[in-house]
Amino acid sequence: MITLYHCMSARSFRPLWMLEELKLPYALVMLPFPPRVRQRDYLGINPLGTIPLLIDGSTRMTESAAICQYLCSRHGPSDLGVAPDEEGYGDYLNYLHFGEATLTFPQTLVLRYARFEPDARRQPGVAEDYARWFLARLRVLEPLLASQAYLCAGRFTAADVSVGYALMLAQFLELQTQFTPAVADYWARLQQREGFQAALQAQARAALSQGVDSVPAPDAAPPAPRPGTRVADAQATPPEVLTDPSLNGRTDH
Ligand SMILES: N[C@@H](CCC(=O)N[C@@H](CS)C(=O)NCC(=O)O)C(=O)O
Repeated sequence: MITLYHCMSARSFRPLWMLEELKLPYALVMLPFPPRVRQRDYLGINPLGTIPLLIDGSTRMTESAAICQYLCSRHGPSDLGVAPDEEGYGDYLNYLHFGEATLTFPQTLVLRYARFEPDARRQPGVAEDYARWFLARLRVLEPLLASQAYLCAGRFTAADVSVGYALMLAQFLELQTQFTPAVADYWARLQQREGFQAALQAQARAALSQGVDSVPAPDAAPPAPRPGTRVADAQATPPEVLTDPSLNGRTDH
């Protein structure tokens, strides 16, 4: 049985959406956000502290776009994947990674500096710059989506799940009002999919039955700094993590 560790509407929504599209059986473990702070024992399962974590037999994966690719190749064949000998294969891989590396990354800086940091460490200028950067990157999709319904291969694929989550996050950041027309239509189309709606319902149901807060991760309030933490150091991250050079004190969405 596949197990997915997930926080409400965080990047782990990508694999959840894929699992629903593929209609695979899975167990969904809900965690409060950020688990590294609010569910410390999770670090024993995933030392990174991040979600998603997908466990499938002896396979353990922590990258949302890679998990999407894995699910449709390992548990396929499925039209959600694009085979190496198909015309759209290069586009497929490119958009699969574009969704995370190019479209989600700048938004994590908006989240951090506009929402997750305590007031004294917020940086509205940084948040604004990265919101603009995200929207500029997103604009490259406009001509493509003005002439086709999905990103590649003439059908809905895992690449649309990857980019679709970046659009979902943008909506949490209230950036969707600045989507260009074809991108806005595409986002509306993605949300109508049965698999997308099923994933929304699955996370709501699981949060309720597991007693986990159903506030979406992008809207989660930063945890209060521990007593004794200097204001300048007070991030949504415990002090010991701030001093761990491998983590560099970062709490990302
Ligand atoms: N590149 C990874 C990023 C994983 C990641 O940073 N996830 C965020 C949630 S969207 C997280 O767990 N943040 C909590 C933290 O950094 O403590 C992916 O695509 O899955």
